[in-house]
Amino acid sequence: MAAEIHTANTATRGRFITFEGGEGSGKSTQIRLLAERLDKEGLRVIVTREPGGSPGAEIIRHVLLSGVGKMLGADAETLLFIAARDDHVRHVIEPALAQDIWVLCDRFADSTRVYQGYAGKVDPRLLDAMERVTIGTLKPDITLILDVPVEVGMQRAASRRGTDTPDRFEGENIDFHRKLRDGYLAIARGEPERCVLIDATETPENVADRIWSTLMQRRLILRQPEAQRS
Ligand code: Z5A
Repeated sequence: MAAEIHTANTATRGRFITFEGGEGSGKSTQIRLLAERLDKEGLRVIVTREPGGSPGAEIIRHVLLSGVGKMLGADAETLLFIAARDDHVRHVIEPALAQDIWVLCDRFADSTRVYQGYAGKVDPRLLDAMERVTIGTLKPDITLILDVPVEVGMQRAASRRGTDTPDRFEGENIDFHRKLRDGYLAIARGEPERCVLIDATETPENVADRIWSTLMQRRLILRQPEAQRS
């Protein structure tokens, strides 16, 4: 998926919003709903994702999700995620923010912390060093961590997948997915100024409303979505 650009005139500063959460937590659904709402407000928005989001990073995504990265070992697999992020940040995220475009990103550095760190046991010092190299001082304005019980997320993902083969991470066992959830909860507790935990068990529309309210509380947006204004 190449980054998708919605355009409209605005003088508002671009914001960097990352969506995180375990499998099937509804990130892609919520990014789409938020992009639609921001678009209606006349804001310029890019929807992008990791791994991927730039042509080079999409090639690396294919390698990672096929499971080839896993065969190289945990540290080397992590380096592939970092290489993809480096390309994505330099070619998509930073140029968009420099043009005051809002960037909505499906997964970012917290995914590496959680999947490769908490659940995958890569040394946190190595993750710190890699983060410094790739993202430097770039920090999301807000990170929305969508939280659902592991069983709910896995069930949603399985229904969507149908008879397709699970990818590299979908194929991990339930203990791995529980560690992911614990990892996200720990990040949310540790960085409350950046991260907001969103209960994502309700309907997509209710979760979208909750996200909009959160952005209003954090003063990232200033009014109700167009659909709710009379
Ligand atoms: N990874 C990593 O290890 N390290 C890293 O640094 C990075 C990533 C950046 C990318 O997978 C994998 O890479 C990911 C982590 C790893 N592994 N996994 N698993 P991906 O991009 O292919 O997939 P994903 O990011 O995990 O997302 P997802 O599982 O595809 O789900 P989602 O985007 O969170 O959910 P969704 O597609 O919006 O919804 C899933 C289904 O649930 C779908 O049928 C929806 O219609 C339904 N849904 C959504 N919301 C609701 C609500 N509210 N109620 C009921 N049903 C809903």
